[in-house]
Amino acid sequence: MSALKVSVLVDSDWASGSLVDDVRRGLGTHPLRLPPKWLYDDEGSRLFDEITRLPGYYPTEAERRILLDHAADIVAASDATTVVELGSGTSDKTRTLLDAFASAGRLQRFVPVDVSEQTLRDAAAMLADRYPGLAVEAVVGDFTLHLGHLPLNQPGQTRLVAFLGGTIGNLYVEERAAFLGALADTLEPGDWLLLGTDLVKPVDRLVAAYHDPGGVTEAFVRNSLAVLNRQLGADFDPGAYSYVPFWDGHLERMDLRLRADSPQHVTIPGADLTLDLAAGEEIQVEISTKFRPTGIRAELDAAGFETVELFTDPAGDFGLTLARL
Ligand code: AVJ
Repeated sequence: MSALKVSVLVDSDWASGSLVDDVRRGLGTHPLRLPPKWLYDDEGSRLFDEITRLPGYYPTEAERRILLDHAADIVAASDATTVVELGSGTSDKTRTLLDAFASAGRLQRFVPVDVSEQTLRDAAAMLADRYPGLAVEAVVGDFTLHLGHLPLNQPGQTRLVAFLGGTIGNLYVEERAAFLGALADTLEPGDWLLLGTDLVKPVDRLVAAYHDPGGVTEAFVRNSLAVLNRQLGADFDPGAYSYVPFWDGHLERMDLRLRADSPQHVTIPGADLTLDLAAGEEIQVEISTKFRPTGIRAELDAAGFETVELFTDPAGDFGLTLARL
């Protein structure tokens, strides 16, 4: 029998949570931006899941390839018995990692952390079912705010924190430093980090990954406005904006924006905010930073993590770094 426990640290009523603060901060000053974590309501999570199956969206398959090829190496190199997954979503690829821990007889506890409550509950129940004897301790929470709530190590044991998919690339460089620093403060010496990062590659493939012909990515980005309409009673007209994805070669990141085609007057009652956008004005909805091996190592190093190994897929599209505190 497996044990399943779910702790809820964010309100399912997002309007009372940090969404309001984020909206005031992001849309109350210029340049306009929205933190990407608010893309993942139930509809957004569903659209992202669809993105991961698009032919041009290579990161998911590349990371899956790395896990299939190297999960056993990762398990052998670490001594962890608890796997924590930040931004776990459906935990789909994670099963490959958990399978490797289970075959080594080292899987005791799995702690998936995600803001999307229903997606997390479904994934947690499925995993508790799949691994007999596994303690699943799911946390409905925000990994930028709730690291302090992760379950502690049992004496003599270590945790491996998996942060997959390249989600760290959604953070600005100073946010990444703050996040990695907070993670290092939360973990204990000897704990492990498995960090997924998308790698710099030719611009045509990058743009294709974020601009699919069927418009799924566009719908995903546009859903951010629908989230504000649903959660904060805003009156955005999603059809009045164009989707503008571009590669910022200087900062080495994809930059996904919505551009107002005509002047827009928007009220956001739940955040006590009104917004006037000029024609052509843009809201940055998401960045997706791409990395180079030296940069990954340097950022980990600055936070106190020692890089043990960087695994890549055969094409060199994606990187999975195993590091130790
Ligand atoms: C889930 C953050 C890794 O940046 O590639 C995919 C999100 N946005 N298509 C990414 C995303 C548009 C994705 N991450």
